[in-house]
Amino acid sequence: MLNRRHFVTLGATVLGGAAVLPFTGDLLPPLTPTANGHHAGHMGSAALADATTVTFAPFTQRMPVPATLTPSQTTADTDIYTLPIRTAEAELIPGLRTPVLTYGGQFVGPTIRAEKGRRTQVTFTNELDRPTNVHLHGGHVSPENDGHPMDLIAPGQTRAYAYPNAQRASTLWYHDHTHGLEADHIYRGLHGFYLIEDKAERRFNLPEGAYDVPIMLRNAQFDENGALVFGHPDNRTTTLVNGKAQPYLPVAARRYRFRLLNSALKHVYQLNIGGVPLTKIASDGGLLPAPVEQTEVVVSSGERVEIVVDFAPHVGHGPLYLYDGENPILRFDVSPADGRDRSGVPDVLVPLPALAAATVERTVVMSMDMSLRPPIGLINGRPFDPNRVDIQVMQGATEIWNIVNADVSPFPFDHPFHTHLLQFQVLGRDTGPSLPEDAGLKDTVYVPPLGSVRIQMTFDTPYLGRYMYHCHFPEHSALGMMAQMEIIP
Ligand SMILES: [Cu+2]
Repeated sequence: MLNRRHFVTLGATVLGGAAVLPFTGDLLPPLTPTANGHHAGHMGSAALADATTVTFAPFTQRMPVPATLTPSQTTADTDIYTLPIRTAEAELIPGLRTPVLTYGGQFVGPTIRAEKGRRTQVTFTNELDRPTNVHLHGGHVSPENDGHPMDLIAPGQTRAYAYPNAQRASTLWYHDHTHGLEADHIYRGLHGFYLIEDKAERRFNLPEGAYDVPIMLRNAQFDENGALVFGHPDNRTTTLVNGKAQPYLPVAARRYRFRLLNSALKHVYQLNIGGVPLTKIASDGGLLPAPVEQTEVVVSSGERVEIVVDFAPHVGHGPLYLYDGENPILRFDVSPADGRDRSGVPDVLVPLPALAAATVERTVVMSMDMSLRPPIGLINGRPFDPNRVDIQVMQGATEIWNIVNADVSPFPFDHPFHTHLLQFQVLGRDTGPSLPEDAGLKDTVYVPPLGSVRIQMTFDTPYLGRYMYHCHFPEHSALGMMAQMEIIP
């Protein structure tokens, strides 16, 4: 169980205390002299002042693949890692050094690869001058290991998180969840991949090894010196692909598995390769029941989608591009394959769990109160209060939640909804059946202005205690669009 006294004390010390809840964006301290730490201009629809940006030659940097972290120790059932959280400089824009926050000195943190059934322990040391914590997004973990937004690692302190990896093979990610600071911290680089793999998935003969490539997509605004600007989301016009602005990736004429993650604070990617078939194989919670051929995949903040792309037909025809809508964000340079491609995509992947009969229905309403400065994010009319349990859920229960976005003109915000602890299935939308991006097991789902989404989940968990559910535009959760559920016996 969460040590409440511990986290309330920490909160009072480092974040100003419960008396000033909800924490608001203007508590975000500037990290660099050029950083704009305040939020007041964020929420308006026309605030494009200070649209300063950097110019650079696109497609001149090679897209890196984040290094896989090596365990510092391995026991019979656990892989043990250590990872400092520290400042660094990274070359995000060609030729410029950008001050960033990192896991282990890398702007896209090292990838942690876990094997289903083996435990992972990661000991983080906070070398920053500010509190931080770590949330494993999509992880089925106990409350004390979930990175509750008030359960923080103080500067100079060390904290070990334990992850059981008892869930399906899937593409997860780890990121900061410090209440009020999560948007700033993620924006400056506290994000990395966490992959759970298993034997069943390996038997499918999907592209693997060098041909299984995690790709983190996000955007940012830079000043002319390459420093990150934390300003209006609409000014984040530079797309970073694995931490490089508009890079290129040499590929062989064969199949690749791309694990795409949207870690942008606020963006919906509409990804396509100019009509090239994209075989969608997985979403947030792992493999789909069957592959789906699409020419575009849509991925909102926090979501993951996995695709298999066959470059074999495209050798010798010049480069291909990965586009966000019509904007090229990654160039593929296709060279002949050396050796036969023995990978494939089977017709059947992993069935979804059967939907149990739901015994509880709830409505979760997300909205923003724009009458206040700064605005306040609300769930069911209330901003986040760490001392309040918003709902109690019976361990083992199956529930249907109707997720409603109540935001209307002139502030028609969209909100991606995210629950901690487990994945859900999307039953449908107010507009009709589910969208292609709703398929499979999800932990994050996009809800457009005035839209609603019905989801179902079974709280099949050994853990009791408090978990968050919130908007996954971190600037909205920082402003209070977050609530907590308590799992009870
Ligand atoms: Cu939101």
